[in-house]
Amino acid sequence: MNPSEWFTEQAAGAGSAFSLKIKQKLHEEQSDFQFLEIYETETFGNLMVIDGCTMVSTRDNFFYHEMMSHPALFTHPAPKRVWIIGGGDCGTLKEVLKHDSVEQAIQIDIDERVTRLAEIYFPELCESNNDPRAELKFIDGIKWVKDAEPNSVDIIIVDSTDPVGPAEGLFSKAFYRDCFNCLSEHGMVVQQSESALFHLKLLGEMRDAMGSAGFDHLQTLFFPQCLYPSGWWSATIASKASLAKFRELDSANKPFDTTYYNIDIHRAALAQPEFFKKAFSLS
Ligand code: AG3
Repeated sequence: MNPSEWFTEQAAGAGSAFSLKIKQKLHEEQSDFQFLEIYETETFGNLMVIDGCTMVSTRDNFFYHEMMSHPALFTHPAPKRVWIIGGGDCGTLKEVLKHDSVEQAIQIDIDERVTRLAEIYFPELCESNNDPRAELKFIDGIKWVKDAEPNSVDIIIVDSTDPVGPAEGLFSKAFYRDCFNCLSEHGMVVQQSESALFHLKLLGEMRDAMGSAGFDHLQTLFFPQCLYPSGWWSATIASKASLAKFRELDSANKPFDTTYYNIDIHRAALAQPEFFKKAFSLS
């Protein structure tokens, strides 16, 4: 096997790696914020890598983008205003805009180059970018949330890279506090929360930070994502209001197509593994 034909991401500390066989490297650049690479793979379509970490592949991004969006949007009673912090590839934005209740979806990614590359190499993720409800901003999401007025948004989705480099501040209590302050009554934050198998400590710190920022209701959802370390990923919702129920009827009758999400997947994603319950004293 010629290693140069493979892209490999090693999971630091986990003694594990994930590789994809590549046909060719399509692009690389150092943006003002991070090192961006695009590969054409043998079997996963195109692959975007940021600072050595896999972000999106054509073939399997639907798991992540659907699970970052639909569970929260079908839990909030009436989500009208949604912000996506990060998410520059526009895949989360596309899923959010599938909801008719959404009147405004603002994507705030610090790095415009991610979106410009997604437009070229992942055009299917960018197909809703011209929706009149969509707005794309290329500024610092941490500052955007800090400066926002109270009651200016219903759901904040944090579609970030790992908590190193530009995304580090997105995992802090100060950031969650700023989110809490600008969210409406039933407001919620949804954040990608890494792998419960590989990054349990980080997940615990994140949940603690969310709780101490004022969010009384937390829910971690689990889903497969073979591109990311361990192949088993999570998103965590921190909410002002109870998360005990979601809008099951609306989920069951969703008027749009999805590839992974449906009402049964939603229910299943809420199930908490034994080790997870023990780690965080959940009932
Ligand atoms: N967000 C990145 C998830 C973290 C992946 N981590 C890793 N490969 N080590 C993905 C952006 C998709 N919109």
